[in-house]
Amino acid sequence: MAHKEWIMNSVREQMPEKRWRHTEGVIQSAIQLAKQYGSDPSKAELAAILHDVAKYWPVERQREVLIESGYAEDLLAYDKPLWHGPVGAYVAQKEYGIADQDILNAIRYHTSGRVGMSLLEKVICLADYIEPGRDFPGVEDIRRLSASSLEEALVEGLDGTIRFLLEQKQIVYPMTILARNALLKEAK
Ligand code: DGI
Ligand code: FE
Ligand code: FE
Ligand code: FE
Repeated sequence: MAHKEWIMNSVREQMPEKRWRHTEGVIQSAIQLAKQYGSDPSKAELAAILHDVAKYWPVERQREVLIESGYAEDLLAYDKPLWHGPVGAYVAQKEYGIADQDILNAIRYHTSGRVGMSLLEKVICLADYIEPGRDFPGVEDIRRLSASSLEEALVEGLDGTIRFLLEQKQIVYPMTILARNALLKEAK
């Protein structure tokens, strides 16, 4: 699919080595979750490779591309760490020729989540939380839940993110709350 090796090398050049190792972990976890839950492992791999492509771009460039994409201008009013998903999806389409809408959405919504996430979107968002290199309080609970339910594991992950943001007196992007509520309903 679409020059995977070339894309990997190009993405790697745009981030520090540490972030590339995170990306390798997400690739590994995404493929494993895709196989476990019946998503396409090849699509999961491609989405994982590209998910953080724009994470280390200068914030001004991220802002420009976010505006150019027309994807999510509402995000300009929210935390900058939320921008690299939609920016990455736009770049994946424009620069890397990814045409598969499910892959593009998995990149786009990997940080915020959204209501009505596809199987692939859930796989990428969860892989981002549980890849082997991740070490934060509660990660073991998410890993354990990931063995039996994508939705329960994602609720656990998003709850942790929301809790962290609240403790830091940070603004929470409403879509993250809506995503969490929708996944909680799905899990029941
Ligand atoms: O890019 P990664 O570090 O691999 O992970 P990510 O794309 O999930 O980045 C999420 C970061 O964004 C995380 O440190 C929390 C921060 N953030 C800030 N505001 C929000 C937010 N994350 C979510 N989901 N919702 C927010 O409102
Ligand atoms: Fe990310
Ligand atoms: Fe994430
Ligand atoms: Fe990531």
